[in-house]
Amino acid sequence: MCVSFVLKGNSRAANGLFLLPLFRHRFSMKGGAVITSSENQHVMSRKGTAVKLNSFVLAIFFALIQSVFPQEANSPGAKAQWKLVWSDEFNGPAIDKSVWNYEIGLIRNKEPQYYTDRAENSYIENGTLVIETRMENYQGAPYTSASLNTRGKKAFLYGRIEMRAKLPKGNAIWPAFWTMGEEGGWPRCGEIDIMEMWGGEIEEIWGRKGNNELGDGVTTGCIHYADENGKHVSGGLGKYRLHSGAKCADAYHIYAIEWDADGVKWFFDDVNFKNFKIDTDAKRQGFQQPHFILVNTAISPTAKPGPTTDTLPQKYYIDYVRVYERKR
Ligand SMILES: [Ca+2]
Repeated sequence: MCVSFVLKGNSRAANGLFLLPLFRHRFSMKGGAVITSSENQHVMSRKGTAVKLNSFVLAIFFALIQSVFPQEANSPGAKAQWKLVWSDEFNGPAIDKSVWNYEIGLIRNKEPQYYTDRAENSYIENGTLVIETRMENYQGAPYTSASLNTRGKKAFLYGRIEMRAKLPKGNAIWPAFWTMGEEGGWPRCGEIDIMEMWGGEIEEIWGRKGNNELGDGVTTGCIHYADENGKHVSGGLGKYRLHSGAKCADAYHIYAIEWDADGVKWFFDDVNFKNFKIDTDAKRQGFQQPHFILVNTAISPTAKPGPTTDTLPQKYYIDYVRVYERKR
């Protein structure tokens, strides 16, 4: 949920470390695309080159690729590696205050929304946690929303952290699922953005013209830490785009990381779209300590156009948050 990282960020997933899986996924037609560069995004979304391929040729090609690069990641075989150690299924009558804290007020990045602990902004409905972002004058702010975290109550070192959720949509909306290290101030503590999305038709964001390859159908993964001088460093913005104009608000998806002493891998459903190594560099020690979990919806203070009356209120539906450890 940090803004400044994007100025240094890039649109390359995996930092070139896992090119073969990326190659497979870009042509797998499983419902989305890993955006590895501006050029690739252009090919996939504007020219529609992959979509225009003859389906028979594509099927042959896909079969060949699958035979060369067997399934990995979130396949049933891979799932068997994990043991559930904690979850909140949000199936109870109310938000569990023994697990979740609220942030109250204007908290970060000069965002315009006022976070509250009111029932108007977060509640349990049909087995989901709902974060509702509203346009209303409250405590001098033009919008309200909610931000919940497990600081001091639940924290985890390594493992698979996942959420099944349906995201809000619309101009300037900014839902997130992320972690921060328990010890040390930011950015030394380390931050893992498991999922962020900047919605709507973005004409400008972070002072840049153009949509920056973002919108209601693109979710991102990122990492933040401190260099040896304590200065903030971003691991770059990994992006995953749904095909055919689909929005992340249209359906539930699973947003996850798999994190160990060596690195962090990001997943959108079963697609591994970004990897980042944390094993060798002392400045990444923030990722070798327990992290707590955060979920929130902000409104981007820099996205233009800003939120409009026809897109609010918006709801972020979280079916569950689950944490697994790797079986030994
Ligand atoms: Ca549930």
